[in-house]
Amino acid sequence: MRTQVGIIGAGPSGLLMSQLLHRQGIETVVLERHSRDYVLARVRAGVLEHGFADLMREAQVAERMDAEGLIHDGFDIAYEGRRHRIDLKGLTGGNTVIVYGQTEVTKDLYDARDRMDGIVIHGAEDVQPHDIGTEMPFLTYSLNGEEHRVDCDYIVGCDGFHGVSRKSIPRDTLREFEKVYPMGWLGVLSPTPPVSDELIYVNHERGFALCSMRSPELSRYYVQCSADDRVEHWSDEMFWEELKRRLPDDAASTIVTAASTEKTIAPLRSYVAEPMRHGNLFLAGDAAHIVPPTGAKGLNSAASDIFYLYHAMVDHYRKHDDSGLESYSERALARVWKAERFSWWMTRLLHHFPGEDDFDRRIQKIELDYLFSSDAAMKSLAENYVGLPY
Ligand code: FAS
Ligand code: PHB
Repeated sequence: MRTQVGIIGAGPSGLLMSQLLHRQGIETVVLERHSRDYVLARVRAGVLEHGFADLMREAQVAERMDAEGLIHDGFDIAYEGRRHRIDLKGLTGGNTVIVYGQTEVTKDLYDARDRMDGIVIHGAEDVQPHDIGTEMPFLTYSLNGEEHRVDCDYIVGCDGFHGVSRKSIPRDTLREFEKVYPMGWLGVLSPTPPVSDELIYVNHERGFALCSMRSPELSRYYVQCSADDRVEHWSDEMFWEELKRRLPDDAASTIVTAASTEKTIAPLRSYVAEPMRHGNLFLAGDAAHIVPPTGAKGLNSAASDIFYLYHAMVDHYRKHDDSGLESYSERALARVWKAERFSWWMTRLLHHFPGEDDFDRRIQKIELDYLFSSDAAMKSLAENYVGLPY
């Protein structure tokens, strides 16, 4: 098979890239190792920056998001039993976020790919990039026991943290930065009305908690757990009891609980791989960087990678202008590192770290007291949360 842009991974990054390029008449093939159902069964991000929403609109896949997504003008931080509202809209001159699950984003992207007869090959095993340092790179994969090859101009690695594309960059070229946090997030989906109209991020001495949602009928809750904790250690009853112990009284007394429909533990990690390009292989999304979910930046930093790379590809094919491709890695990393900083900062602000001492706890208290007392401090949080410019 021959195409212009070969994409590894049919998560949100790969599907959005494919959809945007196809709409500009640029051919793509997406190779995904799992089934569509498997990809859609993953429950992950919940908050979309306005930049991501605009990119979905440009890709013509935003109709359901605009109809069903929940516009949020702010969120609460609960500390020492009190809720402090961060007025995103007021502090950023009108910017807001959309609460719309990554599962729905991925569903909408798949539907759009189907409508355009986009080529997304599921069950592609042992996908391998080849000759990425040449003008004629290609991909190989096996499907139902048969070997296949896709010749392309460019390969885009949208295959997440455990994918193959980053590992195809020579070790002596790749520079990696990593911080693994000593805690995880135990997340639960429950078919219940959210405890509050807006998100509540909780800093409690027993640990972090987050009250989020997917719709007026579907709630998403998290509690900080130990890094080596396991889902089977947590019955629903244990989860609800621990969450209520961390919530401020008004929320703890009104939360509606039910049997969970999904329960997983996500590890917390900061990670960046540089450069995000090697020859004619480009990395985008989790393939190149990971953030702890505290700042809701995972999916949203994948979006700015896709924005930069999509425009660079269009400039190449339409205007024979390669400046965007040449500057992609540097430009994408500049915004990725700002998301890394914010996610690291918000994680340290809201979690209790094993081994922290009295000084650490006092600094955290002062950081929160300063945040709640300073418009400048809240404005800084707000402009990062709604999304820095692309
Ligand atoms: P993805 O990992 O979503 O997609 C990569 C795709 O490539 C997958 O479908 C995979 O099957 C495929 N693939 C991998 N290797 C392959 C190979 N060798 N060949 C072919 N295909 C291959 N972000 C938030 O903002 N908020 C959250 O609460 C949040 N929670 C998360 C929880 C978990 C457990 C994880 C892992 C991530 C979470 N994230 C969260 C971040 C998440 O939303 C990512 O940022 C987002 O999925 C990034 O999308 P992609 O870059 O498309 O990567
Ligand atoms: C979610 O709804 O899953 C969610 C929201 C905000 C975050 C992380 C996760 O910071």
